[in-house]
Amino acid sequence: MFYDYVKIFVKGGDGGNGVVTFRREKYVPLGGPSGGDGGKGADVIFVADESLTTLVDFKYRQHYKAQRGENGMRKNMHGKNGEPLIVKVPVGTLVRDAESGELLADIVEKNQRVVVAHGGRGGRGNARFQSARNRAPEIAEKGEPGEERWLRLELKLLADAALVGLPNAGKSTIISKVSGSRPKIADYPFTTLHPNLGVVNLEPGMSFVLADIPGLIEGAAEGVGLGHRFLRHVERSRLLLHVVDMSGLGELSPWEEFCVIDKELALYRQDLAARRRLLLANKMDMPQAAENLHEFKQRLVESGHDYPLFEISALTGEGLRELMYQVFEILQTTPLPVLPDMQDTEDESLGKLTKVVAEPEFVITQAEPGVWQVTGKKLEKLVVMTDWEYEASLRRLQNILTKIGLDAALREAGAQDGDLVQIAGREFDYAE
Ligand SMILES: Nc1nc2c(ncn2[C@@H]2O[C@H](COP(=O)(O)OP(=O)(O)OP(=O)(O)O)[C@@H](O)[C@H]2O)c(=O)[nH]1
Ligand SMILES: [Mg+2]
Repeated sequence: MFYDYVKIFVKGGDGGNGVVTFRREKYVPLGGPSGGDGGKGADVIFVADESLTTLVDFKYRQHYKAQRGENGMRKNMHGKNGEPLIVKVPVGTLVRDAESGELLADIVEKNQRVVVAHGGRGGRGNARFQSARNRAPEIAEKGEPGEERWLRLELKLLADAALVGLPNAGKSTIISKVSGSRPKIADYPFTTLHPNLGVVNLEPGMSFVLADIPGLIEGAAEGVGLGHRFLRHVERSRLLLHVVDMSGLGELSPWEEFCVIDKELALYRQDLAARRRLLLANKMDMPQAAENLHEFKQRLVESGHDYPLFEISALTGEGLRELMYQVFEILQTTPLPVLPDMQDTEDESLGKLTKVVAEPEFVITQAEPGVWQVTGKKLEKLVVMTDWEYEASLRRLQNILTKIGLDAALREAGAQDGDLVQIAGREFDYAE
């Protein structure tokens, strides 16, 4: 099977915890704080790998969690950082936030790297909280939780040129003759069930990527057959190679064949029909082919089309070599199509994760009389990172909560002395 949509979960590693320790050395009677910081949690990183052409691996593994940082240690020693989790994805993968659908990254180049979930920073050890006022702080932070989210991956193969045509026209035979791709070829329609990519190497430094997609039929644009799914892969090709079977042995005449495909392309996307296109009159080795071609050309001229036409026989290889050189030449002067999604690609923020929404600092909701729930990413993080073992850590948290205005906001919302305040699964008593 060819998988081109998957949903996966990614989570950056949590930061390691900072620790509270004090020096206890022979000649240092009043040992100062010596608790080290926790290590940084690891990132989850996508790396584009040219050898991959499907998302099939993601069907078998859906969760990707990077290593957490190690906890800090005594003697001011930092915990070790987590090792990044490298996940290989095919070139042509679009990364979306599964919930909002927002495009986060468009992976178009080989070896391109994208951090899809950042690891949390390590919590600070008590050595970092020493100050003139507090020489022996019993404060340490827990590690920051790693970023986590569900992603939707979508694969749009990136081919310079794409072979399109009715089933049985000879598309797979062509790609098998001009590239290393070895798709199944057979004398019945719908032999090809998923797109194949092949690299056409003409001479050193002269190559391009060709795609062979499953045959299209009438109604493909509305989803008949597997049409819609596969037309997506053509969207990004600069040049269409429209293959028409000239043998006259099919159900439709070559001209009718041509019209079906022409219509489906236009129905799918207006600009696909307008995309640069070459016509490949295939199976010219067949007895009736020359005659059929003659008629086909007439209809073509009558209907006002002026696509360049190439006579070939994929079976014997006749005309294929010249055709491939022509394709290469044409590609040199054909720009990449600009699609709505691809315009986003030029946005510099892509390649990094972009924040989906600007959130308010915190939101207060009354769960029931006397019970208040407070949510907010930053705030929750702060609470999660507080080490409850130490009085001083708690006091620090309380100071920060007051500083960011939570106390005042609660009072305004109607909180009374003795009410319960819940944040990130922890409970506090509200006191004026
Ligand atoms: N005589 C002749 N037969 C050809 C030629 N090209 C392809 N064929 C035959 O046509 C049949 C279909 O070829 P494929 O390459 O599988 O066609 P396809 O367009 O990939 O078909 P789908 O995958 O079903 O869309 C096979 O039996 C091929 O051997 C040609 O130039 N001459
Ligand atoms: Mg095929």
